[in-house]
Amino acid sequence: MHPLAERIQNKDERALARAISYVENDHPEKLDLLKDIHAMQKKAHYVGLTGSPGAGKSSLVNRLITYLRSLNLTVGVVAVDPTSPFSGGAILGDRVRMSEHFTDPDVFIRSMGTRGSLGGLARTTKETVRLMDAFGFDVILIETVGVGQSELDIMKIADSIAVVLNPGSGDVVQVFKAGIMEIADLFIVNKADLPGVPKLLSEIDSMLDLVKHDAPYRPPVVQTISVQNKGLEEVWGELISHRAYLEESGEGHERRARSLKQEVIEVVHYELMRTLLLKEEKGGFQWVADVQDGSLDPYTAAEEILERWNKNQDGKE
Ligand SMILES: Nc1nc2c(ncn2[C@@H]2O[C@H](COP(=O)(O)OP(=O)(O)OP(=O)(O)O)[C@@H](O)[C@H]2O)c(=O)[nH]1
Ligand SMILES: [Mg+2]
Repeated sequence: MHPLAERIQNKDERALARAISYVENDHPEKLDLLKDIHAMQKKAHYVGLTGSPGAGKSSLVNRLITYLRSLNLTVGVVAVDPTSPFSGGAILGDRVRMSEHFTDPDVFIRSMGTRGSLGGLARTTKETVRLMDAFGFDVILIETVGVGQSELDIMKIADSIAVVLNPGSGDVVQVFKAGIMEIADLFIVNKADLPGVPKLLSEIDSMLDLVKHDAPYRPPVVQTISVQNKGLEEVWGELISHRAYLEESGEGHERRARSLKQEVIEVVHYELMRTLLLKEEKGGFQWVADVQDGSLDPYTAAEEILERWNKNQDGKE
């Protein structure tokens, strides 16, 4: 067994932190490590929180941690922030917001920066969740900003997906357009102290009628005022109910199966691209100039790259 895997099994938080760095930095031993921790996963409840910038996701996560700790549950948190390339504002904000938990050994918080491409970020995030699961947290909270494709990809690892909306923000239309409505399992109307709550509730309701009218599970809507600790018990109650639904209906099993398939494809995709492009780079990317000056079209160039790759593979056998 990889020494880090063994240390993670023995609940060494420093080993967990180190392992996450392996994942982020694409360390040569990364895949070996992930292989070893796979069987150690304990199937924590993965909860995704998504929503527009400033919707109050981090505040909610912070208060939820306190609430979950009061129930004696251990918590891992992954905050994904692809928008701040220099790991400035938001992540720093999260650090401050969640700092009260830093001395609690049963809480582990990690912000994922912008290392690698966005596709890489989605994968890194999922692998981090897997590592935290192997460590043995009861609940893993995954916070992502925004509603882009990459966030959607990340969210697909979650068992339960909560979408955070604010009154008076016009978020619902955005959420609807981005296809978030379909994947949401719970709506959290945060900042319920602000005006416009009834309007937002009725907007969510009509959207749900449209999108989920014949769905077996209609996502509930919960109101919270995270800065006043209001509504957290209801949020957790709904997440527990959703998890029970996942188990009873078999959908949880289906989701995890789909997610595993996707993870395999992502690893292959990434490793293949990495080795292939490394090879091309060694060859000096000779096609670049030809494509740029118009003497070679992009499609022939791509075809030639693939042919070279195939020949190369044949040669190895
Ligand atoms: N009035 C009110 N303000 C809130 C509430 N919850 C959060 N806020 C405020 O909203 C602001 C943004 O909160 P964050 O928790 O950083 O929001 P976020 O969604 O994590 O933001 P990003 O990670 O930057 O996308 C902060 O100033 C919070 O104090 C609430 O229930 N009511
Ligand atoms: Mg945040």
